[in-house]
Amino acid sequence: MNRRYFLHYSAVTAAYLFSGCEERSGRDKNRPLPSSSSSPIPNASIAEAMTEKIMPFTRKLKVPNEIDFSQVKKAAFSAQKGQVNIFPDAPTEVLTFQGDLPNPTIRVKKGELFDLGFTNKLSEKTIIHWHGLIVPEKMDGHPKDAIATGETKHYHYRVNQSAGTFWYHTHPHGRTGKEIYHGLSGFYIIEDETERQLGLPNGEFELPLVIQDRRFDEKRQLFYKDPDVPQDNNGVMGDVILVNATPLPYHEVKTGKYRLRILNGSSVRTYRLAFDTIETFTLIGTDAGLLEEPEEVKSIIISVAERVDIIVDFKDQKIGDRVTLRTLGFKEASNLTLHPDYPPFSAQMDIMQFHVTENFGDTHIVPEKLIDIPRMKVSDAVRTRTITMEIIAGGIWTLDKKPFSLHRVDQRVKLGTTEIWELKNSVHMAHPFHMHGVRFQVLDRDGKISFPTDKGWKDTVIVMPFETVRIIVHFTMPGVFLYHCHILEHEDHSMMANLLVE
Ligand SMILES: [Cu+2]
Repeated sequence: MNRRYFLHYSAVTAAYLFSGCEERSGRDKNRPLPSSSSSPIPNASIAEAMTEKIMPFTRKLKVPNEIDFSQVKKAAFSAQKGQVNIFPDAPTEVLTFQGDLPNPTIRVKKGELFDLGFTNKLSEKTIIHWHGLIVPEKMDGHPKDAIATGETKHYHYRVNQSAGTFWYHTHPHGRTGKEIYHGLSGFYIIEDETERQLGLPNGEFELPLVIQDRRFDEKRQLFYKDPDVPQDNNGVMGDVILVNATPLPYHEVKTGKYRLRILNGSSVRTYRLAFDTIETFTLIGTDAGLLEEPEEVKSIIISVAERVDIIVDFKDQKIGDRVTLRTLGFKEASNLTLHPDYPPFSAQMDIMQFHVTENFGDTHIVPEKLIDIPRMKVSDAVRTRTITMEIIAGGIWTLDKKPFSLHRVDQRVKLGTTEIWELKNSVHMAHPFHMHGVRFQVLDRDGKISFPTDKGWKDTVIVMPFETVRIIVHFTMPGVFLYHCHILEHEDHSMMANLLVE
């Protein structure tokens, strides 16, 4: 759409961001200019201030604190307002679970009990969902179970699934996007004995990284939807990339292997991740667990809510070298123009940098074989269901042309059976499809792009424009669970449905 987005993003972080005033696109020209007093929309003069304030790769990556359930038997979270220093010159108002960002990483071993009291200190109902966990209906965090201001919900369940990188976030009806945008998400890591025996990099060599694009106003406050731009209902794109709540951070590394557990915690943006001076890295895991064997890749595509577990090796780097993690852009995700003032899907952007500071005699070896993944077979399936992804009159995003209804059951499935779900995207925008209460495998997709992540256990799968993806699911948990698009503005408006497993 706009030449300026192809510039080296970090060096000019805000200089072009806010230059929209003189270079307004066709659509943009029809939109009234924001008035400076009443609108939170950034303007050109803020651009320069922002450029100085962000200073790429000068701020340290924050590694989240951990709540390890083998040490702590019970934890407490409160959804609450807080302030964090995302920029050095002014605090940003956010939402947190324990008063700061990033929120803590939860670490649980397979077989352990998870026990957490969650208090809602916000002014509206909310609920926490444990994304990717297969837990009883009442523990899952469906918006119908949201708790009112001042109430406490007790989560108590045994973790019974294999090692993987999961996450948690609030899931209130119609406001999930806004709450995640303001901070209410974190990592949830499950470990098991099989994984431990593989001897993968751990401790300081294991980093959870949540990538989120965000917008800020002149007061350094998060600015969610633009009331003048209806395209924001198609997905909110930002121009400032945060990793673990810090814009374009750096992290000091030694000349060894690092395990990066990467979560796309954005609203809509899909990233194609790559390193600038390290040509290949190793994919070892996807959403819900490790792969059968490691796969060497040059880049990896990660849509909203997906996770990739990768090993990157800094062994050929020298002290003083800098390695930048970037997105190469992924224009295939959509032909739609979202907010015209923010970098589109095709934008190449820096994400964070690794500063090599120490030589290290690395002894980690990535095993050639990781885990066994029993493949579900088409012949195991008792039926095939088709789910369509559509936009209906009024610009409403839906599944099967039905706007979400909190208590309506849209699909009934027999407990203990296996089904094929055929996900048909009938629009020119990719949708990450997520199911609660299960993990699944991808059978096939009819599109042109192949995704190495399709080989692993999934709970979220990208369905490209006009593509059909077939997944195979075995239903082991009874109850009502959601399935939905994980573009946050789509699930809020109204691309979500209920599944009853009975
Ligand atoms: Cu969608």
